[in-house]
Amino acid sequence: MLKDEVLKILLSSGSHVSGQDISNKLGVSRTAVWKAVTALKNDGYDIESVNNKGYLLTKNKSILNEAEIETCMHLYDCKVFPKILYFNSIDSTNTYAKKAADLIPSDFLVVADTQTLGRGRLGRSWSSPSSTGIYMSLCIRPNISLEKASMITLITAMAICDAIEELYNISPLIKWPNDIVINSKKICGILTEMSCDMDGIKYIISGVGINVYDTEFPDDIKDTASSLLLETGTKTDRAKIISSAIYHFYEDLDTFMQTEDMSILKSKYESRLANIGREVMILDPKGEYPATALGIDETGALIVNANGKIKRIISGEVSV
Ligand code: BT5
Repeated sequence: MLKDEVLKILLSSGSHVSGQDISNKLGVSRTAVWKAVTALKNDGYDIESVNNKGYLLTKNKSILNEAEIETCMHLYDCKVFPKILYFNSIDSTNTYAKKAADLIPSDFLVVADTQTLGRGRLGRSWSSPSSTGIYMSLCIRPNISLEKASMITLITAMAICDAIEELYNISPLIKWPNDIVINSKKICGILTEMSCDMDGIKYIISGVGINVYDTEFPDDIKDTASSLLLETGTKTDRAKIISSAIYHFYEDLDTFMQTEDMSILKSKYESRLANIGREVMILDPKGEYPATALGIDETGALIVNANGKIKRIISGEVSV
């Protein structure tokens, strides 16, 4: 759409851009540029027009769309540039990504401003109000065996922490395996799903929900959830957080692929692990028992000390 192309030019320029420059660049008339600018203003963008200088866009932090994400992604030297599929509203970005994975052969990223049926693990739901959060699902196709897929959750968690640290100057922690917390409050959850056939993994979908600008939460989570805005007092572009997270994800995925396990990333992961040295509850079918988390091993399993016995815990067997 012409509107998106004009937006990309305005977003990537820090100063005024003349209507003539835009029309030359895009090979369209100045009237068409003017119409696109008017449409962007109607979308909520603040665009100043100055005679002899041109258009200047004042960044509106609350707007998220494909052009915003793509422009921001170009600022990062990403190893892989996934195709972006943006929706104002969707049932669940993970559900959509699963359907799209059979049609799109490359990596892709589904992003939505709101989800009507946001999903957590084990049939739980993910609160996904509009204009306040990031709801995204990255579809990748790494050539790894089935049992290694769960490590993608750990890599995703590290990438989200890296992005938050880079943009907010605060160090979030990971509650193994899939929660990210700041001041013990959950600000992000990860839902990793995959599909495989006789030849191995067809694709892995890493779904991420981040509370960015939320100032209130539904009753059932108001004591446990928080947002980046509430914890830091800072409002950062969602497109920037998304782009930074994708950049860091592919950096760490590259490292992971060297050994196809967590051996190189183990110490980095453990430096972000909230559970380390703390008590976790092991959900053994024969009966729950407490243990102290010691760290992870190269497979990404949580290593715990349960009454003097060292045990390996795999995902789904622990409550923290
Ligand atoms: C998760 O599950 O934490 C994974 C959440 C993944 C959400 C993303 S959004 C994009 C993509 N598309 C989807 O449909 N899903 C993914 P789990 O560990 O099961 O935690 C779920 C629990 O977290 C709920 O039962 C609530 O207690 C709590 N919760 C729900 N919404 C929350 C929110 N926005 N912030 C903090 N906690 C929340």
